[in-house]
Amino acid sequence: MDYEILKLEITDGIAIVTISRPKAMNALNTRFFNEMDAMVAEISANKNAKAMIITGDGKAFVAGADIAEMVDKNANEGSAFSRLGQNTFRSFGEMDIPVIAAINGFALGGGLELAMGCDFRIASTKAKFGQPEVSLGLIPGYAGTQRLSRLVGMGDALYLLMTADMIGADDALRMGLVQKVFEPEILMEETLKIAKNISRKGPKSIKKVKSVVRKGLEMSQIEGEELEAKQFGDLFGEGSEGKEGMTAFLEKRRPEW
Ligand code: CO8
Repeated sequence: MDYEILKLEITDGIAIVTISRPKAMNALNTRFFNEMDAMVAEISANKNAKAMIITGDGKAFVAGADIAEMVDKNANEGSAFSRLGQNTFRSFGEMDIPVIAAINGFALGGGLELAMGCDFRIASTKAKFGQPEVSLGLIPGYAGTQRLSRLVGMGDALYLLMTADMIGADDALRMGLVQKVFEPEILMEETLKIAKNISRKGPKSIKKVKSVVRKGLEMSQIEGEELEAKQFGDLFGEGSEGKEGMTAFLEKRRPEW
């Protein structure tokens, strides 16, 4: 696919995807979702890509769904546009590799929903977060009503969703909405360090820990534990990643995955 909005750079096995539509604050339109679906497929097929980082160009990460595109939609088209984004953001969770949001600026509405679809979030001290949909007479449509409460709990989620308040990186960190905050000049460098650190771990362990945690959130505790036991066992066979990791530890050498 010819990308107009997304830029891809792969360095040292880390795929950096930059959303670049700065004149519209990187607002998410249909073209964006089509490009992101193609990008997820391309990176998933690239065996050299060990992690994916998503960031924004300019002063926004993403300032939401494209209001100009949405304004003329009817009810069915609104639901279809909602499902389009839900599917794309769900696909981040289905990738084998970590997907990390590097939030450089405004992460509002659909932009925060995009970030929440990632595995975790690293933010600049300048980043701003919010779910302003109720100010537009809307609610989040890209799974924000579901992911925000799971990530930060019902009180903070409903506070953000009902007030439409914009919060800074400190509050986002306190709520657990982001995991680390860095000065803007070092945001990408530090996020790359985190991604590279993960890329040195066992790739099957990373894939499994991601899927067990994510699937476990949709199961009862006991079902989740059963899934964990099964996946844990899978790492033990002859020639498995677990055998190599544990043997390397005992032999005081680096594992070879
Ligand atoms: N959609 C379309 N265009 C946008 C958007 C957006 N979400 N955000 C900014 N822009 C455009 C502006 O219209 C402006 O365009 P122009 O230069 O042609 O006038 C340009 O970007 C620059 O924006 P501003 O001049 O407003 O820049 P400021 O620095 O003054 O302000 C803000 C930056 C605070 C980010 C401000 O632009 C803003 O408040 N934007 C809207 C934020 C918002 O309400 N986002 C939520 C959108 S709704 C949503 O995301 C729902 C998701 C679920 C959808 C479900 C599908 C059905």
